Amino acid sequence: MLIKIAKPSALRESDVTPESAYLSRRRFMVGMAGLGAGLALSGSLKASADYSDVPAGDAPPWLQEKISASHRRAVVPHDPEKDRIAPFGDASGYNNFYEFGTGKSAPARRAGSLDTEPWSLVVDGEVNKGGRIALEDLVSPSRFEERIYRLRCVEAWSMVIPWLGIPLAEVIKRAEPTSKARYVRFETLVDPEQMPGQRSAFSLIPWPYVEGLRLDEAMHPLTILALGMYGRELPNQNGAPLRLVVPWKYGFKSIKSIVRISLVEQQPVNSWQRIAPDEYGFYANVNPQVDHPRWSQATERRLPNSLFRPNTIDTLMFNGYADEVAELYAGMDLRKHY
Ligand SMILES: Nc1nc2c(c(=O)[nH]1)N[C@H]1C(S)=C(S)[C@@H](COP(=O)(O)O)O[C@H]1N2
Ligand SMILES: [Mo]
Repeated sequence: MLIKIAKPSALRESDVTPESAYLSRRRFMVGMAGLGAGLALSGSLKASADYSDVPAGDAPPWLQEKISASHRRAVVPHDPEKDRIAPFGDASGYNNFYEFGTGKSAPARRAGSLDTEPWSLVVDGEVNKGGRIALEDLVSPSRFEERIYRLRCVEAWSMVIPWLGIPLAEVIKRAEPTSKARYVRFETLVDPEQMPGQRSAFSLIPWPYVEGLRLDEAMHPLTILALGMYGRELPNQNGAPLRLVVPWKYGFKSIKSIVRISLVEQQPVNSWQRIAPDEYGFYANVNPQVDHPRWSQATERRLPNSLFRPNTIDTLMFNGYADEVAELYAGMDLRKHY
């Protein structure tokens, strides 16, 4: 299905592609139902990134097959200089995943042994078709897509990561939400034997880690469930076997290692909101004008960086996805709904 998008975004594929590859390649745009302003979706995984130095994963055959059949298309970040894809080592070595400890390198050191195969989830709440479902069956009707997104942590660092996954909207539609469903609530696995951070007496978080989205945010075409990155399956420290990715919100919304997706009537209380409601809200939209009470959100440290090349860049409203998502919040006071 080749559909021309009405208003091509200012973000061009050539911005992140070596010119030779860009010129020699067939280009195509892919339209998506329900897409308002121009979302630039365009072709070729190969041209946008080279994954030859990424360590091969160990995906089960069904997942390997889905990955190989992925749409080679990407949401192209907009700045040719700054929005370079982070090296795999940074994306898989500098993480937040408190189930494995609070240090940035703890997840990479400790998550390796998490058993993700087989994996199943519960889809429940305000749905006609709920129940426990094997991960393979949850995703099998959907085609995997590559999405290159900025990830902006509330701690003011960021990376550009190429995810592989499926639109969350497709999973929600298949569950047939009832007319009462207004929000989606997500839960991470609780397994203290495998997750040392859940055994810690000093842990801040009441487990499970919980996140939530308004139904229209969950149905937005930019919102995906990721099962892979860099052309392979997710490393455990990045939330294997599946995690949420909501690119216009602070990273803490993108909950990892999901075991439950519930359609609900009431706005869920997410983990960070529960811990520190003055500092973290439900919406958590990236917003350079609304500072964290303890630090500015006007700029961010784009990884990889170093002491000598701090790589500080301006933070963009909605993390640079305003054309796509601003209309979701029309009329809302974003200082109040932080
Ligand atoms: N279950 C769970 N999900 C989580 C977290 C966590 O601690 N536990 N950390 C969040 C935060 S703060 C960020 S910035 C992102 C980091 O994703 P990455 O490690 O893949 O870059 O995961 C989010 N998802
Ligand atoms: Mo974060």
